[in-house]
Amino acid sequence: MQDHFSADDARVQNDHQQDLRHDWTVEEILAVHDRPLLELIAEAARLHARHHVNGAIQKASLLSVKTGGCPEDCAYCSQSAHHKEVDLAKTPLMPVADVLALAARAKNVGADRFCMGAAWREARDGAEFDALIAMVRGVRDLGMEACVTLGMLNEAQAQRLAEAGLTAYNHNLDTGPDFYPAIISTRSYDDRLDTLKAVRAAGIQMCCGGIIGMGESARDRAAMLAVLAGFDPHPESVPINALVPVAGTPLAGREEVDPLDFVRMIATTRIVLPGSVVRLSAGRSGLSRETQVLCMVAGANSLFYGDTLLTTPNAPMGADEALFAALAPLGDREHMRAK
Ligand code: SAM
Ligand code: DTB
Ligand code: SF4
Repeated sequence: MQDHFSADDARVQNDHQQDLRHDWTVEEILAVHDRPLLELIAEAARLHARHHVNGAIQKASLLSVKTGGCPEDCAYCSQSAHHKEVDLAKTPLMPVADVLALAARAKNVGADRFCMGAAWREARDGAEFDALIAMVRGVRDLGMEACVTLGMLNEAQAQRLAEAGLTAYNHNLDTGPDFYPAIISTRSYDDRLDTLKAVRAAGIQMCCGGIIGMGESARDRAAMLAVLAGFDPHPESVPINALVPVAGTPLAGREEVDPLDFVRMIATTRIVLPGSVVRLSAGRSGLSRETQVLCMVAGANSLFYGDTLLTTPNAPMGADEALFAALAPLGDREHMRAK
C-alpha cells in the first residue's frame, strides 16, 4: 500500500518523501491534534490521498493463540495475571493445525492479514516458540500476511521469525513516555524500544501504536506519536485502539472514548505518519458506521475483521459486511436491489 507512487515520477516521489518527517516535536503534534476538526480531517485526507490508494482498506484477522495468565500488569489488559477479578478462561498455546484452520477460514471470508497474539511477558526458546514459527510459516503458505505479538523478543528470536517469513511484529508503545508508568509497572518504555530495535534489525515490519481513553492527556497522545515519528523508517503499521474497559481491570470504570476524539487521533496519526498503514483497532464495536467512515476519511486504512479481537468482542462481521457494502460503488447496490 505504501509503494503505489508512480515509479516514473521522481519529482512526485521526492515531494512525498518530504512529508515523512522524523523530527516532529510534541508541541507541533499537539498543535496539529488541537486544530479545528474539519481542518484537521481535510489535511489528513489530503495526505492520505498522496500516499495511499484511496478506498483501499486492509482486513486483518486476530486470534489469541495463548490466552491469559500474563505476568505483566498492563492496567487495560484482560490477560494480566495481576487482575484477579477478570472473568477470563485461560488457555494454553493452541495446536498449530487448529490455528492454521482458523487462518484459512479468515482468508476465505476476506482477511488479507492474520495476527496471532500470545499473552507472554517474553518469547522463550523451546517447543512453544517452535510452534509459533510453524504457525507463521503456515499462515505465509496460505498467501496471507502474518503478524504476531508475543511480548519481548531478542534479536535471535526476531531473526528466526523473519526466516519463517513473518511480515510484521506488533509491539505497542501504548501511550507517551510520561503516562506509561501509570499504566504498566512491570516493564519500562526502554524495554519496549529494545524489542522494537530487535524487530527492525531482523528486517521485520514494525506494527506499533497505542491506546486512547486510559486517562492520558492530549499531550500524552502527541508524545506517543512523536516517539513513533522518530523511527526511521516510520512503523509500517500503526494500530490506534480505543480502550475497551474490561470488568476486573483497573481501567474498568473509564468512560468510553468520544468517537470524535477517536477521529481526531486517527487524523493526527495520518498527518504525522503519512506513509504508514493506520489501523482502526480495538473500540470499533462502539462506533457507528458513519463514525467509522469518518475515520477512513481521516486516514484509517486497515481494521480488524472478525467477531472477536483477542478476548473481547469486535464489531460483528455482519455489521462489517454492511459497512463494506455501503462503501462499494452505488451501482453494485442498485444492481443488488434490482435482483
Ligand atoms: N503481550 C503483547 C505485548 O506485550 O505487546 C500484547 C498483546 S496486547 C493484547 C496487544 C495490544 O492490544 C496492547 O499493546 C494494547 O495496545 C491493545 N489492547 C490490549 N487490551 C486492550 C483493551 N482492553 N482496550 C484497548 N486496547 C487494548
Ligand atoms: C493492537 O494494537 N490491537 C489488537 C492487536 N494489536 C493485537 C489487540 C486488541 C485487543 C483488545 C482487547 C482484547 O480483545 O483482549
Ligand atoms: Fe500481557 Fe500483553 Fe496483556 Fe500486557 S498487554 S498484560 S504484556 S498480554
